[in-house]
Amino acid sequence: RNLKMKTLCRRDINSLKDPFLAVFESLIPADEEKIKQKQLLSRLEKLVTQEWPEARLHLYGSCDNSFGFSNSDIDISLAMENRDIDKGKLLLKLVDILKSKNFQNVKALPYARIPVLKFVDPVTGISCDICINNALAVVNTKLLRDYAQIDARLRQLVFIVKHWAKSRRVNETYQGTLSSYAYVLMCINFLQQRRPAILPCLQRMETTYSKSVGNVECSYFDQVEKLRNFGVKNGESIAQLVWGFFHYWAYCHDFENDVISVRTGATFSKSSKGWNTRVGNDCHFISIEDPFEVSHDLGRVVDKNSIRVLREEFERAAEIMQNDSSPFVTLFENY
Ligand code: 3AT
Ligand code: MG
Repeated sequence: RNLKMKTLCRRDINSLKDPFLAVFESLIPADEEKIKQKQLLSRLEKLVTQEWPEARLHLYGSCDNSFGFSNSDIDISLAMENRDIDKGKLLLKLVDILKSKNFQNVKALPYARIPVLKFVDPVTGISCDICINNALAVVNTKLLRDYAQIDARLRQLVFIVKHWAKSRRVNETYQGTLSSYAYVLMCINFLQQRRPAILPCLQRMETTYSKSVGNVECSYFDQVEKLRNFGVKNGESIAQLVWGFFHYWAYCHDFENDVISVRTGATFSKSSKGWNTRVGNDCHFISIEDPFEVSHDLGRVVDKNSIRVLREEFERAAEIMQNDSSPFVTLFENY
């Protein structure tokens, strides 16, 4: 591993810049799709407020964090002022309402860790998930969207990494691999750690935005329009960054000892969080700290078997980026 770490970036890497940009552009949703999503949201809001006048709907996840592909699902949080509400009951009532309006495949999972309702809109064919009072997800969605506005290379890198993860089937939390949210945090942390840095650490700057969600205080610098030139001293292209990202996760990251943390813009030792010892089923084979819910390790879904799969995939991608003259077929080859 040490030997490989010393390998320098391939000399012809920048010839891959335009093809990678073309992959990125092919995945971006069209404006009409965004418009359809907003229209669906207001149709749903009308239905919901007829029953609960104080309720509001907020988008979160990839349809609102700027990292969504075309044709992706939309995630909605139903905000209710009454915090003691029985979420299960409310979801079941919402099932009845949606069914009566001909929404398709309406299914509630009222007893899941985060109770959720799934359905398909018959007008647009868009699949939706609704959960209740998921305010933390709405705030972390804003954080991700704010980071994306600082440097265009973040959005490019995330699209390529998500496309790779979906093609290689390592974006499936129920199979023990990582969520899209976790991959976005890995990309942000990677760009925070380039030298010169491509992204700042917004949570270490002056607070211009602050929101308490339960007992979690979410605060950071959100005037990102002032940071548009932040990364200009670093001239790395998207091709170099894709190479560097996979190289880092294949050969440089200390999986055993380190936590990656967007909150601090760095990595730090697992022992400082007690994540170096196994507690119950939590093994922390890969540790990614949630930026706000800091006791939450997004790697906790990863087990002994899936960490091997993940690391093999990082190494496979790094080898391809190092050696293939045209990596675009092999890198995204369906698993
Ligand atoms: P896709 O395009 O749907 O793959 P996404 O960005 O919508 O990607 P997810 O479906 O993984 O991402 O999650 C939806 C949002 O829910 C993203 C994030 O705001 C929130 N979220 C997901 N997992 C967690 C988590 N473990 N802790 C806190 N928030 C989370
Ligand atoms: Mg989603």
